[in-house]
Amino acid sequence: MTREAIGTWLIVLVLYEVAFGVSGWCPSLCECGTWYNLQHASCTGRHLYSIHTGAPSIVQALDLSNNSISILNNYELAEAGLTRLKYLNLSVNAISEIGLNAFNGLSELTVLDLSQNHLYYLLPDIFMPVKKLRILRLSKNNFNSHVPRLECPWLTDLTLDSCQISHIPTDMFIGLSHLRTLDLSNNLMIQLDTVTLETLQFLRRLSIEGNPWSCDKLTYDLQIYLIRKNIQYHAVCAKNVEPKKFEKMIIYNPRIKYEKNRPLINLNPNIKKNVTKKHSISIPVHKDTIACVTTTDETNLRKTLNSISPYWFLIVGFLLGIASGMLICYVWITRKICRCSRQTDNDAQRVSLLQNLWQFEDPLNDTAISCPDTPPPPYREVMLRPGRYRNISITTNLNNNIATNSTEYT
Ligand SMILES: *[C@@H]1O[C@H](CO)[C@@H](O)[C@H](O)[C@H]1NC(C)=O
Ligand SMILES: *[C@@H]1O[C@H](CO)[C@@H](O)[C@H](O)[C@H]1NC(C)=O
Ligand SMILES: CC(=O)N[C@H]1CO[C@H](CO)[C@@H](O)[C@@H]1O
Repeated sequence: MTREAIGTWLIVLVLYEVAFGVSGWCPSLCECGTWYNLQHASCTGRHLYSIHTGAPSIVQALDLSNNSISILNNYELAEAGLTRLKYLNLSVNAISEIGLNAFNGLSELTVLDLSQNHLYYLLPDIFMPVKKLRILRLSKNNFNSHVPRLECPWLTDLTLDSCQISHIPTDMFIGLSHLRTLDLSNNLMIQLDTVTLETLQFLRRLSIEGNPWSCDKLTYDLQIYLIRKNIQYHAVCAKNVEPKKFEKMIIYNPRIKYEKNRPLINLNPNIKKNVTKKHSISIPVHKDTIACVTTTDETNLRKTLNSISPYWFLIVGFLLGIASGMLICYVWITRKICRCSRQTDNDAQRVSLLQNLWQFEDPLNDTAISCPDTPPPPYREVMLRPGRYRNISITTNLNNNIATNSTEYT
């Protein structure tokens, strides 16, 4: 009975192996499959405290992200049999210590993700045995002033973003001579000396945004350097570092010249996107140049608009001020003149009307009619000729009530 049972179990096991083939090796805490033609084991979010998952040595891609691994001891990975790894994801763990020989024996490792750990330093030679390492992610650690000065000349892609880095020594990248992309964004850097980048002869993209750049000459020089070297980047200090007009010619001319060959370098991210798109489709050269010309035209136009607008407003304001001043003067003067003439006109009219009225009563005396500005006649005059002065209000209501008033007189 027991022999038969064992026999059937063995058959079942063999059938299982045949049926599920490769995935038979998968550790219980992981999910396995093929991924980019690699034997892949994903063991994320399993509260693992070490890299020992039971994954066999055929595993080429191992994802241990989002666990609780805190230390990588010397030779630990090699001793676990993970020597064929090409991809190792250790992001979102609690790694604060990595032994100098932790990666020894991982001669195939190409991609290593150590982002979102608790690293505050790294030994410089730690990746020397990993001769195939190309992509290294160190984002969201806390290097602060202990920026790792790595010796890894074959590395092409390094992220050091969000690492609280406040200063980068000028010799930091000496051991990373083949970097093509470097991410230093979202750190605490105020300045970055151009000399620091001079060892990076193959650099094609540099992310520097999200730092509190001082926006002084050093920052400005850095951006000029990046433009000259055709290194792609997102402009920082766009508002503060406004080149003077004569400097503009020096800066933007090389751009126009180089953009024919490499239009990826651009100050404006929107334009960059579009130009990159156009390029990935690889259109003929003449279209290229057209695209370049239009983009540079756009940027130039915007630059000039930006540069004139304050002066423009100043001039317009000044002219408006002068114009309104002149207008006010003109109005004031003309009103003065008008008031005088209108007054005399009105007065003459009134006088003639009065004369007409008074002609009824006192046709004899015309000489005594006075200008309105003349002082009131003596009391005796008023008494003697009441007809002339009787109803003073007549002058004010003259236009409306001539008829009624005249009847009053009679
Ligand atoms: C990490 O794993 C935990 C479970 O251990 C899960 O709740 C969480 O959503 C995971 N986080 C990410 C970013 O995958
Ligand atoms: C590593 O895993 C994290 C979380 O699962 C993921 O966001 C990240 O892209 C992975 N890294 C690489 C290099 O694939
Ligand atoms: C700035 C600019 O030209 N943006 C354009 C980029 O291309 C997309 C479509 O490919 C347009 O929608 C954007 O307007």
